[in-house]
Amino acid sequence: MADKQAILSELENGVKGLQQEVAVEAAKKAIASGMSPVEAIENGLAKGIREVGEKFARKEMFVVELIYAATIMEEAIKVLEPELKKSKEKRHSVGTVVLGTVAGDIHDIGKNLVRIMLEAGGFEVHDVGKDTPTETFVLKSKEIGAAIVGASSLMTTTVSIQKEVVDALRGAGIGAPVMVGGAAVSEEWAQEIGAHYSSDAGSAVGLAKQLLGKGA
Ligand code: B1M
Repeated sequence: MADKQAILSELENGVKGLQQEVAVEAAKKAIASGMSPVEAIENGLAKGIREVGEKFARKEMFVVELIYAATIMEEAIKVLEPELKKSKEKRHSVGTVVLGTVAGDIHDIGKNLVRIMLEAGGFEVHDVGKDTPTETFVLKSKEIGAAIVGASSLMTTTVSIQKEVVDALRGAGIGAPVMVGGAAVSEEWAQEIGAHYSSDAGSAVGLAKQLLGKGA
C-alpha cells in the first residue's frame, strides 16, 4: 500500500508539474489506500494548484499553463468525487442552498467542491454556476425559497459583487443568510457585508448547519 505522504506529494506534483496522468493515478491510489478524499484535495491537489497560482502571479507560468493545471485538478477530482458523495445516500434534505460564483469571476473549482460537500452533508443545492449575474442569485432564491445563499469569489476585483448579492437579496425582501468564501474573502469582509464566512468546503457544511440551527 502506497505511503500517504507519497500519494499527497504525487497529487500536488501532478498538478504543479502539469502531469495529468500522475495526478489521476495518485487520486486512484488515494481511494485505494482509504485516504479521505477531502484530505487528498486539500493537502494534495489544492496545494499544487495554489503553487501554480503563485508562480502565475510571479510571471513564472503562463495563463495556458494555469488553465492546464486547473484541468488536471478537475480530472483528479472526478476520480475522487464518488467517494466524496458516498455519505449523501439515503438522507433527507436538511435545507436548500442557492450557490454560485459571482459575476465577473469564472473560478468554480472551489465552488464545485463546496457544492459536493454540502450535498454530501444532506443539503439540496441549486448551483447557479460561475460568472453568475446578481439578478440570478435573487431570482433563483425567490423561486426555490432558499434557506441559504452561497456566493464564491476568488478575485480581489470581484469580492465587491458579494456585497452586491447581499444587498440585492435584502432589497428583494429575501432574508436568507448568505455564506461567502473563496481565496480573496476574509472573515472581516464577510462581517462587513452582513454575510457568513467559511474558509474551506468542509467548514462550509458546518457553517450551513449552524445557520439553520441544525448543529455543526
Ligand atoms: Co485564476 N486567478 N484567473 N484561474 N486562479 C487566481 C484567483 C489568482 C489569485 C492567481 C494569481 O494571480 N495568484 C488571480 C486573482 C488575482 C486577484 O485577486 N485579482 C487569478 C487571475 C488573475 C485569473 C485571470 C484574470 C487570469 C487571466 O486570464 N489573465 C483569469 C480570471 C478570469 C475571470 O474570472 N474573469 C483566471 C483564470 C483561471 C483559470 C480558468 C485558468 C483557473 C480556474 C478554473 C476553474 O475554476 N474552473 C484559475 C485558477 C485555477 C486559479 C488559482 C491558481 C487556483 C484556484 C483554485 O481552483 N483553487 C488561483 C490562485 C489561488 O486561489 N491561490 C487563481 C483550488 C480550490 C480548491 O480552492 O477556489 O480557494 P478555492 O476554494 C476553496 C476555498 O476558498 C473555499 O472552499 C474551497 C474548497 O476548500 N471556498 C468557499 C470557495 N468558495 C467558497 C464559497 C463558500 C465557502 C467556501 O460559501 C459560499
